[in-house]
Amino acid sequence: MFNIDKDAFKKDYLKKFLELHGKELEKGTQQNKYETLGSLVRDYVAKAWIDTNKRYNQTGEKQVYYFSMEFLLGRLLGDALLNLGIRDVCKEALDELNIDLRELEEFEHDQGLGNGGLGRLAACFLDSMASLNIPGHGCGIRYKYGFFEQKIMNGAQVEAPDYWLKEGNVWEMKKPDKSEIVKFGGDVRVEAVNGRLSFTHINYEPVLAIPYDTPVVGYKNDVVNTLRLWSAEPVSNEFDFSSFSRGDFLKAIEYKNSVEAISHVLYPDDTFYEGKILRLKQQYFFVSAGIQSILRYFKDNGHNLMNLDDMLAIHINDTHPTLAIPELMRLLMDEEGMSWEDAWRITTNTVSYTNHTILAEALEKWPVDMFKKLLPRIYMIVEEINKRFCQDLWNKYIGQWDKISKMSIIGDGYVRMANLAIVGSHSVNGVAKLHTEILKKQEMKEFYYLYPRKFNNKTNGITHRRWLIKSNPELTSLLKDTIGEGWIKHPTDLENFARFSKDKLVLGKLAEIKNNNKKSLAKIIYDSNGIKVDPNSIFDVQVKRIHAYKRQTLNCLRIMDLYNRLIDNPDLDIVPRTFIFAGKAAPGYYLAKKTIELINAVGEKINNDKRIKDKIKVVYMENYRVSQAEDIIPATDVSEQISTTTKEASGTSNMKFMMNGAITVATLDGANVEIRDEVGDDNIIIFGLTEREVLNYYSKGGYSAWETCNSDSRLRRVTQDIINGYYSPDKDRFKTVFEHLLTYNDEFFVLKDFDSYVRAQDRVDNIYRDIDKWQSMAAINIAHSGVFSSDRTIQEYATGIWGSGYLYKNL
Ligand code: 26W
Repeated sequence: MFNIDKDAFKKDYLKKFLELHGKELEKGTQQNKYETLGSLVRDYVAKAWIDTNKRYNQTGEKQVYYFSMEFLLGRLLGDALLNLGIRDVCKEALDELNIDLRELEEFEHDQGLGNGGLGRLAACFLDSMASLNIPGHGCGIRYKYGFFEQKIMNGAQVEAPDYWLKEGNVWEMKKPDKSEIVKFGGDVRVEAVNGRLSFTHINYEPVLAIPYDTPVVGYKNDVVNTLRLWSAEPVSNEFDFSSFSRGDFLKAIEYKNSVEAISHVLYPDDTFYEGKILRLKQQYFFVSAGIQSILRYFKDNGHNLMNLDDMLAIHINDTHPTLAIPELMRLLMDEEGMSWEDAWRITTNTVSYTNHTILAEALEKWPVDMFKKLLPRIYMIVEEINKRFCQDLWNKYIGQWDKISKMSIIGDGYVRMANLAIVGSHSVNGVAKLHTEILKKQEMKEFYYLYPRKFNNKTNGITHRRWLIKSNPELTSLLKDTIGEGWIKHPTDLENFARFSKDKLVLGKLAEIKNNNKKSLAKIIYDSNGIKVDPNSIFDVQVKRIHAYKRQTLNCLRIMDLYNRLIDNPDLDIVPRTFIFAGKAAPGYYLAKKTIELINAVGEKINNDKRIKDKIKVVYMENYRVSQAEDIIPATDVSEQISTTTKEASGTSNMKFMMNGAITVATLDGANVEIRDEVGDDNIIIFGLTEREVLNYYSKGGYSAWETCNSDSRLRRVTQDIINGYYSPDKDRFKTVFEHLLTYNDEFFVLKDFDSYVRAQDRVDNIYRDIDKWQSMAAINIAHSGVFSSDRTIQEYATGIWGSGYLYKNL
């Protein structure tokens, strides 16, 4: 394990500082000091990185490649120091140099190359793979602009570009010698050569894919895996020049721009899919570059391609990298001369697929014309896969045309990526038990019937290293003092903490820690929003993407109702509460943006109303991101997980909150069900429609939002207040929100669940009055959060899907 003492560290730091900046430390800017520390840590990591790769070569262990369009890493410095095991030494050394480590850590710009849950999951998985000594690497796109920065202006979201590379990125290593060429457009020449068809791609537009590698440091185990992100560049300057000399200057510039556009920006939509050609280009770009480089490395090491599926696994994170399937087929057949049958067996044995959502509007499908034109050879392969697949179906399901056309990979003029992913892989998994059951019973039932053994569940997880040890140091110390350190390597050992759930002294400490974290958050809120919030109030938090199905509106309506109750009776006895929201809306998602405005307008009115004597406050924190989540989650009392049952595939913030001792208010959706199973009904607050009720309404109808609203005076009042000018002089400002609820019959059952939600919140109020009881529930939540470590999830992937990792090594 890496080791260094304080004095040696100090010496290295000063040397590095001089080397990089050529001036005295006192004259250095924060940027200089941060950069010095980052580079130094990277140097420390470098040796283990090389050694890890050497070891992988020598042992020939199965390598896992996790393909994802998104990796939402956040900041890296703190975690690298933690995982190297030198955070304390570093802090002491820097203290002596009058440098505040926290400040340097906070100087780092978040690496925000993801939208939300799916991207953050990929980041937690990288951390767990390295920490569990599993050879697992990420493959994705190095977007020049990450997920946009959100500003709240006059209560509304305004987007600004996130140029995260502005100050450089100490963590990445550019590897131009490992570049690949990716080919778009053109034609395919088909010829018979020696009795075999040969396919040559001609007249294509070449794009140079340059990899940038980031080290992924395992927890105190000397393992350093790799995250490889690809950047698109024009093939060479000569190309520009020759065009220029032919008078084709504009064409050359056009080529350059169209190439650079590929890795320019992350699409800021989750759950809503738009068939943009640039997105399809992005997908093929990183998939093709990634697989070419994997095969090159594989062959360079002298391995036989016929053993590929024994030696590596390719995992696709949602359908976004599904082109890995036809691309691997293409390379094995066209470049390596393999037969269709061999290539197909190897490809399907190699690839596995995770589904992250059942929302129909998120399903990716590409217009055939666009697909064919951009990727002519890949299209031929997809057509052939489909032809063979449908042939099998015809033989199995004679005459059942409806079923066959539903399952077909190509249909209604589209290539359906989920169907391709299921057919071309050996494993399909959902991300929580309920989600997987819905996939099997509903969304993918035909496929489940056809391939029952492909389907499996892998409940999501989060890395407890970032989300507990790093973000909540005081709770970490308390856990160490009470139950030792075993849980760090074996997070389910957190169960030992349950022994203390009745220990008044420990509960008192838990309360004190929460209070300290709340004080820190209160300061951040004051600095950013200018709002004074009381750390003794209940911190009631909903932070996540803004989406109708996640029902921020439900949360907002009950705040409006509580406000009405306080206006009607200023002496109403409630525990003071601070409602905290954060989250970004997709720039084109009008309803979500209006929801943000409504929350801010409600906050503005409530926060300035003297009549209610500061009993409630509403805060919208702008620009939600990983580093902000690390500040908010340890300071939360109540975690709002209130999606319409069946809609949230898993959720992962729910796990982060429970691990930090928040009490969850939840519908029985996604992983909330499993959280309930772990902590028991007494330690979570459940409300709302059940899965069966929701599915019944969707299939049989019978829900009337009007009737529900009209039969409840509280709902009549709060819905009217949306459009009668109570929260904005412009009565039309929130009309869309009103219409979604009442004119369009409340697709997500906000009004239907209102009463049950309000009663759940009254229970929260009641329980919180008995602080020992509350902290005892918190302790139980912390104690049972270990199974939601992504270490457990990754073990399950490794043994159940990839056939890699520790258990296999000992076979
Ligand atoms: C634009 C197309 C598109 C469609 C879907 C982009 C991104 C998506 C993702 C699947 C959205 C996403 O992040 N899903 C979330 O994945 C998490 C990790 O599994 C789950 O915990 C969340 O419940 C799920 O919403």
